[in-house]
Amino acid sequence: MALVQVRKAQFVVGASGAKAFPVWDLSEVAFAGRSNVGKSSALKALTGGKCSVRVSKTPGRTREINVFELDLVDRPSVAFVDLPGYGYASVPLKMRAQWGPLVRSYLEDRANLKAVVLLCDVRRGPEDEELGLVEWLDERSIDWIAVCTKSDKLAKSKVKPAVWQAARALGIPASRAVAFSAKTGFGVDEVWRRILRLCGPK
Ligand SMILES: Nc1nc2c(ncn2[C@@H]2O[C@H](COP(=O)(O)OP(=O)(O)OP(=O)(O)O)[C@@H](O)[C@H]2O)c(=O)[nH]1
Ligand SMILES: [Mg+2]
Repeated sequence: MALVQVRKAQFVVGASGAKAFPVWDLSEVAFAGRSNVGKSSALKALTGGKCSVRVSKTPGRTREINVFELDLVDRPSVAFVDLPGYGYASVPLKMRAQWGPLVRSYLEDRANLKAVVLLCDVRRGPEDEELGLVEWLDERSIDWIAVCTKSDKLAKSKVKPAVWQAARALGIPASRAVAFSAKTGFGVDEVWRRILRLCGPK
């Protein structure tokens, strides 16, 4: 049985300005990563398909900050926040300067934010944007969880080495990066375990 059972995942708001962010006391977990990396798919997989996110055929489609309230079995509710992707078909972005003002204002000012799930493609590993983002998050003492997505696209024997390499590039111990596949559900419990740890009492 899954570590976390989601009873219901309700879409709350697609925010295009800070004023639209909900006023509540829920812990929020935000999903960040370049376009097409699988943020929306990860939300869907982590909620057992209960999150009605749009998974894009065309990259770069999630433009608003989409907030979902998750009603969990035997645990306090949490909110998942699907952030717009960065970096698709554009000049390399310097996270600190340019990732949409909307996303920045959310990450910088949001008291509810407990963790950022940072996704990178297991086949590419973290690139400049991801390294810039973790530095930026560290400067603000925002906790982040490194998730290497689309692990189903690599041969089994190649997954662990790729994840280790990603961890090394991010400057974290190998055990801190998680292999994940929205397609097979691999890594779902592991990602939840880390989310719960960061959302729980400090
Ligand atoms: N094989 C495989 N495909 C995946 C996985 N996760 C996502 N995809 C595919 O990758 C594409 C992009 O997925 P999305 O979840 O929409 O990506 P996103 O990061 O939300 O993209 P934006 O909203 O555009 O920033 C879709 O075609 C998904 O089906 C995975 O774990 N394995
Ligand atoms: Mg998306």
